[in-house]
Amino acid sequence: EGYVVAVCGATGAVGRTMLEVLEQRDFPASKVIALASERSAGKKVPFKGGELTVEVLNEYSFEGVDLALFSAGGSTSKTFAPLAAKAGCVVVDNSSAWRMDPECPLVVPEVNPHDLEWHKGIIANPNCSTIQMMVALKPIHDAAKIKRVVVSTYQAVSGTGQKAIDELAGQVTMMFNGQVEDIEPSAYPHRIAFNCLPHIDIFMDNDYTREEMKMVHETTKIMGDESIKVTATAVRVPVFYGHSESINIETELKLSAKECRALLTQAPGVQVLDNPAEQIYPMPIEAQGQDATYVGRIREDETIANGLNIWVVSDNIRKGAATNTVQIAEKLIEMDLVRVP
Ligand code: A2P
Ligand code: 11C
Repeated sequence: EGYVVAVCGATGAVGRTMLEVLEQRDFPASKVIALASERSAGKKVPFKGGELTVEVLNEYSFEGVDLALFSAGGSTSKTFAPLAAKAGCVVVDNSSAWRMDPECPLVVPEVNPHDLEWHKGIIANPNCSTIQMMVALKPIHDAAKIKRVVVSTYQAVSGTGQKAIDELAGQVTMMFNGQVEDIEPSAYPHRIAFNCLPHIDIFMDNDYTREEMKMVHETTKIMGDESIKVTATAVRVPVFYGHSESINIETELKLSAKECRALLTQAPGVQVLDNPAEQIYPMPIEAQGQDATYVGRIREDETIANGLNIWVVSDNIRKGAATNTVQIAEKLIEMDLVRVP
């Protein structure tokens, strides 16, 4: 009874959280297989009070597997996701490899679950900073039609992976030990401890970063609306878990702050934390380990007729990656779509 599930990249920051989320949500798995590179062969990863032995991902890994959750980097996904699909295994891929492929749905379950209907074996999980923005913006778009979005992000180092988590912790320790001169940045081009880097992923020809352009392109695909204009500035901050976003929204119809707050209070996946008088607003230290997208600081933009400002925080490894991937898998089951057409 249940599905055979493979987690590819099971030793990584996201993969380990996928195992945790599968366990916490009591995912209907008859068997879970942990896959990673040969570096990790034989390593153990915790699952359901016991351990799984990590196996090496190869072309034969997907025989008899119903669902594969990938988070092992873009090039691994490029190579192995099609092999998995060919073996009859449905892939939910957390890398950027397949997101803009017209054959692959790009899904946030609260926003566009219907796009799962046309999957051909590979479903893409959006970028973490896009996911939390979509959860917050969808109800606003439905109510007032979003014309333009200006977003600035404050992104945690866990978005880069385990090595950056270790690097921030290491740099902080070195600085407190008076070893600032000995710090050699490696995950980033500059020191991240007590710093902000307006640079996530590589720079493109237009001088935006790829992270910023992901937010632009993924938004229109997920919303199914080419008319929404997005412009982004993505910044890495010395936070371990939880991305924050300042989002300015221009809508076609007027939405008051009060109406927006009421709308978001009802929205799936959203938790409104917005009480300035009590100093209540979303923060990464409270989002860490949670699955909700937290929204607060809801204000009207007083410089335009129909505008809003909101502050959105979510755990980038949970809702931004592992949880959203598992939720997609749950939706596939619910919609009877765990099959490669
Ligand atoms: P490994 O630990 O064996 O290197 P993170 O994003 O935290 O750095 O994690 C990346 C994940 O992707 C790890 O589980 C890593 O496994 C896995 N991975 C990276 N390259 C490959 C590969 N070529 N084949 C399989 N898994 C890979
Ligand atoms: C970050 N958003 O926070 C990135 C990580 O496209 O899946 C995820 C990159 C991606 O660094």
